[in-house]
Formats: sequence, structure tokens, C-alpha cells
Amino acid sequence: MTYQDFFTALWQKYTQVTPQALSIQTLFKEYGEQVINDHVAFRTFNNSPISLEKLEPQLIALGYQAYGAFRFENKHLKARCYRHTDDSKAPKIFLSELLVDELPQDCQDIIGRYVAQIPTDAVHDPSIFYAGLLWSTPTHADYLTLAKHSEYAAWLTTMGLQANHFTVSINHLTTFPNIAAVNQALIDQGYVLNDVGGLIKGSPESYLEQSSTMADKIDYLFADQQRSLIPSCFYEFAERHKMPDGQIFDSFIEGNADKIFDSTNAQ
Ligand code: OOG
Ligand code: NI
Repeated sequence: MTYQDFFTALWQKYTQVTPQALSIQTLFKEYGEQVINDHVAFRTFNNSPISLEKLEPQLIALGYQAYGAFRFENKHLKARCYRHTDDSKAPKIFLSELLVDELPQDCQDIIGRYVAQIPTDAVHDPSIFYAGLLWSTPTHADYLTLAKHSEYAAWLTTMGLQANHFTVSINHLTTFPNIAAVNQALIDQGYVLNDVGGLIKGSPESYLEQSSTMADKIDYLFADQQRSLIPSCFYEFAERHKMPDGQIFDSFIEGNADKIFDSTNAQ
């Protein structure tokens, strides 16, 4: 699979549960913009057949290489970022995993029951990254227990493996001078942005500024026949700045990412 085909399939799956991404992309196109993706992100469970370590070879197969590692103590996560080795225009990839063994025992037991349903050989090609649920639909009771301790765990159990967000590269926009102008256009259109720690995460001094919508909500039918509106996926916007050496910063920042994760919080 070429990385272009990979992103086409990934976008298809993502927009099915994230209609705002399509309508925001249409908005940019009405401004005459060509929308280029800065990066996409995935979430997964450690100690499972789809752990970061087991997924990574599929990114390598697409031509990617890891170039950064991150740790989020409070959210019990670790992550790595990947860039394409020979096409600088390919979106970067941010892959995080939940350190399940750091959660309370009741959450570990719940996750253990779902993860046990994943075939041990589930990962054999890049399409695993848009496979969705690899376990039975969770119960609402399990969802609520997980959400108390980890919004990430609750999200992943209901949504499975898929792009959690795509990210518009503000650097490639021509009619928006900066991230503040992008945010204002979105607010004017009625989109709800993540304001954890302020609308803009990061600063020019840290070479990366980011903002994101709050995730769309989907009407989810849980295994116990309970229905509820729950967060699906969101859209992100990133403006990168030049470092003193003249190069554009191309990695990620823990302090920013920590807040971007909250874009799928239920409240
Ligand atoms: C990833 C959050 C981090 C970024 O750009 O820093 C991130 C997630 O929500 O899964 O995307
Ligand atoms: Ni992101």
C-alpha cells in the first residue's frame, strides 16, 4: 500500500464519524485554500496485539521512521512521532498508547476483557490503523467506569483503531496569516474549540502553536442497548515556526499534546 492510498482510506473512515472535518475543509476551500495535513494521530492499548511496538512496523512499511518520544504521566500514556523518510510533504504521524497497568484494577479488568478478543495476529498490514473496533461493542457501564479514570481509555474502547484527528497545516494556508485568524473563522462559523489552557496551545517561542475543535458527538448504541451521545474524533490546526537555525520545528510538544488529548473529553 502506498502512503497516499493509506491516507485516502484513513480520511474516508475518519470523516464518517467526523462530519465537521468535511465541513471545515469545505470552508477552507471556499477561501481558495488547498488543505495540506500536518499530521494524524492514533491511540492504542499497550500489552496487547495492537501495542505501539506491534503497530510500528506497519508505519515503517509505509516509509515512516520514528524521530521523537513522549511521556504523559498524568494520562498514563507514552507516544512516538514518525515522519516519512523521503517525502517531506507526507503527513507526520503521532502514535500514543495507554499504559493500562497504571490504571486502577477495575479498569485493567475491563480493558483486559476487550483486548483479549483481539486476534494475536491482528496486525499484518497498515489497514489495521483504520480497522475500528477489534472487540465487541462495550457496555455503557464499562464505558462510564473507564471514563472516570481515563477519558482516553473510554474513547479507545468505543472508537477503536482509527485516526483520532487529522491536522490542517496552517503554514500551507495562504489567506490566513496565523492560528488566531483560523480560530476566529471557526468560531464565527459556530465550531466549538478546545479551550483547555486557552484556545492556542504553545507559542512562537516554542515553535509550535496548535488548536483543535472539540470532537464531534455520535449517537452510540452500547452492548447493553443503552444509547448515548459520545465524542468521536476532532480536527486540529497547527502553525509551525522557524527555529534559530532556520529549520521549521517538525516535532511535537508534551505541554501542547497533553491539552490536545482533552479534545475527546465528554465535557
Ligand atoms: C493526540 C494528542 C496529541 C498533538 O498534536 O500534540 C497531538 C491524541 O489526542 O490522540 O495530537
Ligand atoms: Ni495532533
